[in-house]
Amino acid sequence: MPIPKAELHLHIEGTLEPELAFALAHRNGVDLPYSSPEQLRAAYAFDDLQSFLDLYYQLMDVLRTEDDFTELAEAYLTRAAAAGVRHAEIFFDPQAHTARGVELDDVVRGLSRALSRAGERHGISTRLIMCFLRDLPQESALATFEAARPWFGRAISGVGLDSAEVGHPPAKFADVYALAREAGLHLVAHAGEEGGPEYVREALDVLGVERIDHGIRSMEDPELVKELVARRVPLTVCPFSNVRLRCVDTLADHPLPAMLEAGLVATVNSDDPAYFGGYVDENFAGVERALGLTEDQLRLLARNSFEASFLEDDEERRAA
Ligand code: ES4
Ligand code: ZN
Repeated sequence: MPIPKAELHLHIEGTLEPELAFALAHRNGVDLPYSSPEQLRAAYAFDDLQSFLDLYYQLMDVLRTEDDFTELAEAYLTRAAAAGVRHAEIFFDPQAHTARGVELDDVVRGLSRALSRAGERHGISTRLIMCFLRDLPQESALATFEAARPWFGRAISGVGLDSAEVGHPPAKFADVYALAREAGLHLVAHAGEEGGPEYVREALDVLGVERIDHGIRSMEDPELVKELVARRVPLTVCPFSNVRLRCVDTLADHPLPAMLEAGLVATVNSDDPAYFGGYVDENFAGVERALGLTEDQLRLLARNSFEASFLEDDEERRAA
């Protein structure tokens, strides 16, 4: 039995496996520039974050209807249940869909249906976090935020910030995060993945986030690490992602052990498992093998994942 855990850094669009992409392309009459799922999978060799994002946004075009989003999320949640996931906080990218003419309500309704079924079928609790694309202007994020208001506190629990990091610092989104805070939403942001520790600092100080997604480059700033430790700000680390996007040379070079030794509340997550070579159980097995993590360290990672989640204390005890 895999160790019970919460997954806190997972882009639902990044769970689109080549086989499902082809099935949806066929159903929706979308032409994919690949002849087979195998050929598509062979294209998953990335130089950096942007080269991955180019393919990720291209392949998303097969997602068109409410049912497509339900099917996508059901496939993830079934796989996650087998990985020992008891609680999942799931990102989605509304602007990547509305820009293609897919209605926000179809996306949210489709995902929500899968999430509520996962409670019944797998006993997995869930939250949805909508992410703003940081390479688009804040005005677009503000429009998306207003369009999503009817879902706040119901289907949507929080906001995040993703996509191309360098050149798009957190402070660019100060206004929309201030509104999200006023609306009572949870706040997270990707920072310190490709960008430096100053992006992590800014996400904390300007956006007021509760968690940092990735955050591995925090390790370059000892003062920042001290503060993250003292405030118990969780970092949702994604080992396979960091290797595949060349933020880290090899799994054996990953800073995760140093992060745990420093006392950071680090967690292990899969990010975009269909693209990066494995789901969260495989990320756990990978770091255990490559970094020689002990049983105690693996248990600490699992414990951290529940502490770092947005579950209330009583829900947390039940899920763990
Ligand atoms: C992402 Cl790995 C990663 N980084 C930033 N934005 C993303 N969106 C989906 N995966
Ligand atoms: Zn991510």
